[in-house]
Amino acid sequence: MLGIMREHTDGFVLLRGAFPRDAAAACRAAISDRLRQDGIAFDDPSTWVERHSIPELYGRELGPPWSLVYTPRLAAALDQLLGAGAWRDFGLGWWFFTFPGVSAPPWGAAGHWHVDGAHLNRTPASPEGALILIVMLSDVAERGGGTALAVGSHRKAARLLWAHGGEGGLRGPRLSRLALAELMDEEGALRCPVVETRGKAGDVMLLHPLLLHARSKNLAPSVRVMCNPAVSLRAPMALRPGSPHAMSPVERVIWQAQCAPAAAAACAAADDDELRPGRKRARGAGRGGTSEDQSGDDDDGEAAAVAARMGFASFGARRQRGR
Ligand SMILES: O=C(O)CCC(=O)C(=O)O
Repeated sequence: MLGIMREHTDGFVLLRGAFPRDAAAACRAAISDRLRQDGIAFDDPSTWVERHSIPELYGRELGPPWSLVYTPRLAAALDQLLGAGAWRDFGLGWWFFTFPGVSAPPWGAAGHWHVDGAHLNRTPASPEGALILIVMLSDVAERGGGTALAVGSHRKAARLLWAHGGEGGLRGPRLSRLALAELMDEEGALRCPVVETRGKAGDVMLLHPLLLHARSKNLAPSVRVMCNPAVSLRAPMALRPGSPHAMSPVERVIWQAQCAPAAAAACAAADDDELRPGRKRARGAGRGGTSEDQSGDDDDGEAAAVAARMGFASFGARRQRGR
């Protein structure tokens, strides 16, 4: 149950080959033209800075190259994690670039650890920013500035959101501060493992919306080009099992986090029941809602084939404690 299980435990999954490499190259060329207005050229190291960002959104309605990123494969992954047809269309926005030769080793987080949504007053059921995408427009090599991910931090943030954001909501920065107060040791190191996003141009890393993440140092020889859109739901999250539809993997993590420790077993049992292979989802049926681990933990052949088609691949990055 790879896509779903990793969403439960780690909070992220890598979708390899979400869109074609040549589409990524064409987007890079268009973005390179745009960056010249800011005095930055991908092929001129004298213009490079540690980081640069632009907030523009490029939607599918603009046609190629942007529309080439919106593949059925990417849509199927969003269907699997959020529920088929449950999400709103989104633009390719929040572009972040990191450049080589500017940061000093050792590798580590360079930006602050945060949950996205500084502008949102988030409650557990908020439909906004329900999935965060790291859309790789360049290859992202080891130590190449891939976004650093705090493994499993989404479950801690979800518990805090129930505790402090149930009524009035919480903004991203406050939620991040609360989570970091629990996740960081006295020396400012994260107690949870950290992995760096790595992949090829055309891959998309899908993050649970409550996962803490941070910009990292680019110590590799090439420019890292990515955009970081958030995908919203059409309706608030349905945070209870069963009707009106089976909970999506993103919803399930948030729902589970409201359980007090004593009730956690009951929560997990209900959750297992919902995840039982073969159970039909009113929403997401036929799109891999019960995909299985390709590593062979479960021998349900049909579901394994769904996972293979989806291409949810285990992310084999080395883990380390991170600052
Ligand atoms: O640049 C990155 O890898 C992450 C950037 C990010 O998450 C942010 O600035 O909000």
